[in-house]
Amino acid sequence: MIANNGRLKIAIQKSGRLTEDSLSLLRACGLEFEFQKQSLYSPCRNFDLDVLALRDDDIPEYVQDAVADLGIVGENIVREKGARVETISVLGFGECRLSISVPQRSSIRSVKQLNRKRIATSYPTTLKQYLRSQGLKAEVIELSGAVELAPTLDVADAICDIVSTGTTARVNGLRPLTTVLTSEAVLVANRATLRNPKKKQLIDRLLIRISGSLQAHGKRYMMMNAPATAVPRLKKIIPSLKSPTVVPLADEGMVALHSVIPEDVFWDVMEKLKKAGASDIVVVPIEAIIR
Ligand code: PRT
Ligand code: ZN
Repeated sequence: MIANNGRLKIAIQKSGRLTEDSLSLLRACGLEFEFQKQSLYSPCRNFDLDVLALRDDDIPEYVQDAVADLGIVGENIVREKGARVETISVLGFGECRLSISVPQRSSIRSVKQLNRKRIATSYPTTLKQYLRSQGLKAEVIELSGAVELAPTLDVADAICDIVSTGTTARVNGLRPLTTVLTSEAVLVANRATLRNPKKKQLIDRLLIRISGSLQAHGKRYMMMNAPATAVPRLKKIIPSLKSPTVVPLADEGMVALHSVIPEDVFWDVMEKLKKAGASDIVVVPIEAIIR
């Protein structure tokens, strides 16, 4: 039993696809803790928070039942478990979709043709909801793993499974038919915790840090020197979020320009800036952007 000591408890996936990104996010928020897969529980040294390592499937229910106050988990799992929790942030990683696929040679070409067919899945609840919404009756065959093999084994006519790159489906000779759900990792909270003033205050502090770190994601800070006369030209090149900061330098007629830029356009932009008169261009990573 974990003591209810007023500290926040956040559940993350113990070992799997969301683990690394969940840890990176918490560390980007400045939280210091040792994370060991073997131990259920890692106390944070510099924030009133403890990190719990759990199976992803257990996280929604544990948050609902206040075993943890917060959880980082895929929307697909929250939805499947029907957990009564509050989603307080989407986190921009763990993107995937729950899709129905059929064998390449299948005569099934449309969703309507799934009527009276057998569909294998580890997401029976979500699939049944989808079928109902489409007015379809199909036999849902629940499997806990290796769902993609079901048509080959003639256990099912179609499958409903998580897809991200599509490689697994292709390798298994499957063709996508339709998407049931798109998903990414989310931060969920226990509803009673959100009404607890002390814990809510901690959550709000954490949310500011999370949003600051998400805002900084994929962005760089760029500084350069240029003749003041070049500024109008340079401004046109920089796809900055706001107008760049322009600071006069000791050298008469020279200025420093600072701006945030998306990292994927950096090399392109840098070449253009140089041609337009910029020099001493420095690009640095951004830890967080707090608005
Ligand atoms: O042990 P535990 O129960 O905690 O982990 P798990 O094995 O159940 O989950 P895990 O680590 O595989 O996935 C955790 C979460 O990551 C999922 O709930 C999704 O929210 C998200 N996610 C993102 C994915 C994928 N991408 C993904 N590609 N989850 C699973 N897959 C599997 C999919 O089931 C299929 O077998 O990867 C295969 C397809 O991948 P592609 O790239 O070939 O299409
Ligand atoms: Zn799981």
